[in-house]
Amino acid sequence: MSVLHAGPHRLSLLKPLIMGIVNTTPDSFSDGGRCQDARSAIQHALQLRDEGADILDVGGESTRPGAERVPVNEEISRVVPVIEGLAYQGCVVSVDTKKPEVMRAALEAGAVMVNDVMALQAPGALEAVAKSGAAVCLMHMQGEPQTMQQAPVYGNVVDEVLQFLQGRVRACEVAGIPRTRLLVDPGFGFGKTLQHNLALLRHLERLLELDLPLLVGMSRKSMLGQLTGREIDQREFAGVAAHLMAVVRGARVLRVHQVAAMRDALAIWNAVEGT
Ligand code: 7PJ
Repeated sequence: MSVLHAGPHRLSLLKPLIMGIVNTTPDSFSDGGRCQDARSAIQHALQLRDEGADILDVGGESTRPGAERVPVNEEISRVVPVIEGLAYQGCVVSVDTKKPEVMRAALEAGAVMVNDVMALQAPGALEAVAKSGAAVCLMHMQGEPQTMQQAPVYGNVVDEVLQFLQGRVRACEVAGIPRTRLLVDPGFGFGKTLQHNLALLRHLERLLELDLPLLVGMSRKSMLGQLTGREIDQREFAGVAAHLMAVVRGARVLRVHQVAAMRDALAIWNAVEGT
């Protein structure tokens, strides 16, 4: 449980790790085309690495509420050049996708982790990952990105997230993905109201029952806006606070946009904990 197997890498989880978010959706302000987009995504990712990111999570499709779907070939041509560039530089690269075809292309390009908001439920996803040796983050989502925030309902959100993740861990084990390669994530903001998100953060320790590393991502999400009244690009301090509270409750990987701030917060945590 304290070492994650991700391809050839062995990532120690004795100290919390930072996963930096690398977006490869085309920049609507630049007209330099695909190659320029890949170059700037790589440059941004290397900056995150220099700031202290342990893992770089490369995504080519927005999963924000109501976001448009991206065709598989388009998603592949966005993420593959960025993954290749980062793997060449020795980075630990994760791919954020729910499509098995994208998973295969990304693993071929050097990704060593699959971060799937659908927890490998797409047909063929378990098989795409099983033989690769890559790590997998299994995330809980209620509904689909297009509609998930319309009216999320739970009996007990913590119980339901726990049960779902238990089932997906089982499915992975049956498919031949050992627990040493797995992480779990409650999926903040994915089919959840503010009260659901707060209940999950408050009771995050319950998910430790799965005996797997916990990944959380709240960076810039609307729950932070609801609590602070701040716009999306002004939620950095709230994000650091929320992620640190998750660490106190047992989270081991933090998926964030702003790496330097999180690294400083973890320096305090690590010093106080003596890790
Ligand atoms: C998450 C994610 C998350 C994991 C996104 C956004 C939306 N993957 N991908 N956990 N969120 N594992 O960053 O606002 O919370 S995309």
